Amino acid sequence: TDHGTIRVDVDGEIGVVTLTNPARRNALSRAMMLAITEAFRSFAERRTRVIVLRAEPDVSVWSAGHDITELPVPGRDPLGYGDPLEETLRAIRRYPGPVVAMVHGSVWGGAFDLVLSCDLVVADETATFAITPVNLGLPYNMTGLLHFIGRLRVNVVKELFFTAAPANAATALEWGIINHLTTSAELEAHTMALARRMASKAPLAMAAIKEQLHVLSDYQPVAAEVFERVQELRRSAFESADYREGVAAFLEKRPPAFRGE
Ligand code: KFV
Ligand code: KFV
Repeated sequence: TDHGTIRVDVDGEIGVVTLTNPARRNALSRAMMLAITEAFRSFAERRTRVIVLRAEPDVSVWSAGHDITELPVPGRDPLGYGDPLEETLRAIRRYPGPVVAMVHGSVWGGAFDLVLSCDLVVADETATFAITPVNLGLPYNMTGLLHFIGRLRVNVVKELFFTAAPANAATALEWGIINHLTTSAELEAHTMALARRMASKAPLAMAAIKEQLHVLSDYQPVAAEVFERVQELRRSAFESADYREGVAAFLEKRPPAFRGE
């Protein structure tokens, strides 16, 4: 199946979603996100046991993250509940079987959230991981931060967010971003062997265990007053001149000049 931005293949009990828009560095556009969400819906109907999410071989960028040209205009929440990327993250997290991210190349911004929303990550030595909202002046969202806190230590999460610096593959292994680090030559075979092993196991037990792990790790009770205070802080960022400047600077291919207002 060809959705333009992705390719969907079925290899026995394993579904493979390949990001196929290297000209845009696999930026997570609305069209791509709707295609992935739809692919997961049809995998669920066919009871596909395990899903592998990958880019094409030999790309230097696995994904450049949220399509910056499609971010809501300044003044609106850039990562609202209905954002197509958020819908795709939920489709992956709710999928009743394991989803494996297979990473060759660099992973940026929302694509890092996408990778962490998969159940397991296998990567090769070319993989790097950066979370970049402070490059744009974009206040990240609560569920997104919870995705990072649920997978990584808080000091690691802070370094990633505060520096926006890419973590290389060795660091990613040490920090627990990835399950396995392989050579580029072995990446695909290693990932598919892992997927096949999981695909041979009992799917109902698998689905129940995945759902329990998510229920136990994906939610944090937050008081209404606390939520509103944090939302106010986020609003002061996404309504700021700095956020406008951050997006404009990317589109004009120049460094941003932030002023804290
Ligand atoms: N959104 C829209 N267009 C993008 C894009 C993105 N995230 N990333 C790349 N493009 C476009 C880019 O403008 C160019 O278009 C083409 O893809 C190739 O990119 O019309 P053009 O000029 O052909 P290049 O030329 O930049 O490619 P390259 O020199 O290989 O550099 C790759 C890379 C990934 C280092 C560079 O494209 C880059 O820095 N992209 C932005 C990475 C980033 O900051 N992503 C975070 C997006 S914001 C986000 O996800 C969230 C949720 N957040 O909170 O930050
Ligand atoms: N329950 C009942 N009987 C067991 C048993 C077990 N977990 N494990 C071994 N036995 C019996 C086995 O059937 C055999 O009886 C004897 O102990 C020696 O085992 O009447 P038999 O035929 O003499 P062998 O011959 O299998 O011993 P060995 O060749 O040394 O292999 C050892 C081992 C551990 C590799 C093998 O016994 C095995 O695979 N056992 C099952 C391991 C396993 O899957 N355990 C998880 C159980 S389920 C569980 O704990 C939970 C809560 N869970 O969620 O999965």
